[in-house]
Amino acid sequence: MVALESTIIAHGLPRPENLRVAREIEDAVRMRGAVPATIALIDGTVRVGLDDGELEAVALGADVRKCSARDLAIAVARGATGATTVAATAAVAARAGIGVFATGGLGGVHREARDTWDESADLVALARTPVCVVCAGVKSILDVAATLERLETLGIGLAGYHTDRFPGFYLRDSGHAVPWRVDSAEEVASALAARRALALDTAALVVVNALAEDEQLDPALHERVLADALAAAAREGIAGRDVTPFLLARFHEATAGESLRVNVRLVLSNARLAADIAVAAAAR
Ligand code: PSU
Ligand code: MN
Repeated sequence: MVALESTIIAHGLPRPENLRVAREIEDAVRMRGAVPATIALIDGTVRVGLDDGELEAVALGADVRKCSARDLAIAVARGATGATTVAATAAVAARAGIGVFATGGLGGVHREARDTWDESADLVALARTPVCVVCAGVKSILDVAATLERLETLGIGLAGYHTDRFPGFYLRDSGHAVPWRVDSAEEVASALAARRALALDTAALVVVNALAEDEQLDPALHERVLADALAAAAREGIAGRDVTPFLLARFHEATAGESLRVNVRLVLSNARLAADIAVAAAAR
């Protein structure tokens, strides 16, 4: 089984394409021989695996909360419908016994964190949750170097899939290296088994998957849009959990949909790799 995150659907991708993408992600997992389980909160119930109507409620519903791990209990008590972030999805997946999970990019340390203290709860959640997360690094809107330091401090495993470089979400290379490189899904499955055998499976193992050179966003365009988006966020006083959706939306507008195509491409690629890892782990 492969757990799938729902905040990327509800808050990370524009409507109405997000619903089509949500279905495509699930199909990508099935085509590799694994079972997708999109995780979300539906009318106050934590659901592991959604039917098509529930997927639609999360993608297109009027009042879908962005829920990190700390929000789940209150949202359940209120009977809310909500999308789960990486932190919340990882927590639920681990409790449901699902060991592999796919997303787009992790949350991390924001650029002004020295002043704002804005660091995603994804990091601390992954420090205490034994799942394998497949992602395209962290969003380029973040302070990547600081995020890498925090991953190290928190004891979160990190390996590049067919790469020695830490990807920059829309970009193939963030300019930073990863400590380990793995070259097959079997190798990841073998590392996961070793973690269990050594009783070192208390934190997550993050496997980063990079786009090919010709699939990434044009780096010059990326740099321009990023500077504009960060300035707009500061100008409009965007803070807290609204920062990430705001910046992603600016990207999608300012690149006339190109960042959206890249985003979809990388999420699908991550879903396929997560499925391969889940299949390899199940075959051991
Ligand atoms: N990556 C994406 N799109 C997203 C996110 C990540 O490609 O929408 C979401 C994830 O759910 C991640 C969250 O857990 O952003 C982090 O938000 P914050 O920085 O507020 O913790
Ligand atoms: Mn934050």
